[in-house]
Amino acid sequence: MENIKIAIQKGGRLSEKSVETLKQCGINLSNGFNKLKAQASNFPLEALFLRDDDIPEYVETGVAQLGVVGENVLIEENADVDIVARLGFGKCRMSIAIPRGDAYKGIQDFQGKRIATSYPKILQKFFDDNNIKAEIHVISGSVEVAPSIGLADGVFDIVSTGSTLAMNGLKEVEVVLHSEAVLIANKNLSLEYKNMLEDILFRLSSVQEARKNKYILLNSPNEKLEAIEAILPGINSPTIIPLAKKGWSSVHSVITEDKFWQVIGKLKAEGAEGILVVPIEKMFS
Ligand code: PRT
Ligand code: ZN
Repeated sequence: MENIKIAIQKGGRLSEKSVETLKQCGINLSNGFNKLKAQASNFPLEALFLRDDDIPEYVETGVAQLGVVGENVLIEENADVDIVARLGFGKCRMSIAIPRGDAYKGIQDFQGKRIATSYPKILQKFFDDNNIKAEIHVISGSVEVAPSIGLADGVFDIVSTGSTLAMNGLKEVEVVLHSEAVLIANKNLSLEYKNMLEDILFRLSSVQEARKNKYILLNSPNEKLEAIEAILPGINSPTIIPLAKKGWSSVHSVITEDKFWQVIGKLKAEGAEGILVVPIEKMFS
């Protein structure tokens, strides 16, 4: 079978998580992401390690069939590819920031101003959509220092915690875009590659589903079983097993991460003991 090729960022913020995500899908890459390529040991897949800016084009032209890249880069590069999955890591936003001491009344304030960025296309579109005529200065690195050296009135850059902006005396005034890592695919995959992608997406969805859920085990006095069952909003009805200790049962169920803390308190109040919560590795629902 022909290898499916996936383009992954080489030595950047998304590298480790990209390789880890493949691993969770049962696809192990034989060597680290500091090489140019790696062959998976247990799936017909080869990873190509590239600068993230090049990934959309490699996938669009079919040098690689798949790629993992930040949505921000994908939009900036304007590549004609399909987003086939959102991966939940590399989350950030792209915002416009100005010196902390400057007043800000609204988008109109950018009329005629100079903004430094490495993402000119996204910013230009934002200004066009808002009828703003501003000067965009393209800088490739350390965009956040531009205002302090008099190169620009503001910046447009990636923000995660906001500490880089704060350290440079800037304040975030407009969020233009939210981004996360996405899995992209070439638009003209052969049937064989399409089937391989389906297989990968199926594995990925079981991993993502599992991440949202926890397996919970607890001991309950038999007379409280009904009340405890009512609290557990399981995917299926819970499994109940009698314990050696007379009058007690063990209850097993699956709960979603977001309901978790709420549910634990109620279970304890009903007399549940020995509550264990364990992560689920894969889940097929
Ligand atoms: O060498 P190559 O071109 O491949 O890498 P790169 O330097 O272009 O990208 P890299 O590895 O820095 O980031 C890859 C992707 O990670 C980005 O395209 C985003 O999709 C995503 N991402 C998530 C981030 C951040 N969070 C992030 N915080 N990318 C960059 N940053 C930088 C940002 O540029 C700024 O300097 O971190 C700083 C802001 O962070 P806070 O936490 O101080 O706000
Ligand atoms: Zn880059």
